[in-house]
Amino acid sequence: MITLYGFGRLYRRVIGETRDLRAQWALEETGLPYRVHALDHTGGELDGPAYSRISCFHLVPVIDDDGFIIAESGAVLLYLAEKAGKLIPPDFEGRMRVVQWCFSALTTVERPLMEIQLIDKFGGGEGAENRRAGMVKEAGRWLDGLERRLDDREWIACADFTVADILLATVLREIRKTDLLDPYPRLKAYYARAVARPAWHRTLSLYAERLGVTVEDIR
Ligand SMILES: N[C@@H](CCC(=O)N[C@@H](CS)C(=O)NCC(=O)O)C(=O)O
Repeated sequence: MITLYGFGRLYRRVIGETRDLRAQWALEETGLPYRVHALDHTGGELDGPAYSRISCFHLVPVIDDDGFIIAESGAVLLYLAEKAGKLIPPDFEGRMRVVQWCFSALTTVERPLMEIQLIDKFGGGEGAENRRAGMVKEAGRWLDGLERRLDDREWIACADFTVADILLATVLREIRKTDLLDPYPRLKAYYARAVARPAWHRTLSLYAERLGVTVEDIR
């Protein structure tokens, strides 16, 4: 049985923004049986000795599959896809295409989007306005590229929905409260398609229940 280490108690302002969402979304999509170990972040559980043995960076998400432990959301999703034989194609080239787009989401697209989200949420201190403008400019390069990629396709890596779409959609979600997707109709439609999936709705409900908020609070 898989155990997902996710948040159980968390500082209010980051509820709804954490990466255990993407891991749970993949679990819900694959149908693999799992349980959630809900960590108390506010009580320091991530820094305690027990969790230290599971996550060397003291971060969430991590999964433990009967003793085999995997950290890093991208690796967690690829593991789940490989294990389930779902959300990734069976052929080598198709799988590498998914890996490519997982890296794109996490190492290229997420950086400026996450920075914009952090500035919008927490202010960002001195120089934040200039930094945000720079990040918006950089984000525009990656969003332009995604819009082109989606010219004639429904999903980012392959014909079918894959874990790369879970990563990219959760990354795009970081700017859902801005108008930065407005110039990109195909990307907007792609995001809407991804978050319309029943497994995402189940994930949001389960997460909201776990954190003691409503789905509306975190949508
Ligand atoms: N690169 C890691 C980042 C994980 C990460 O930053 N997790 C945050 C929640 S989204 C966390 O556990 N923060 C707790 C802390 O910093 O104390 C991944 O993709 O899994």
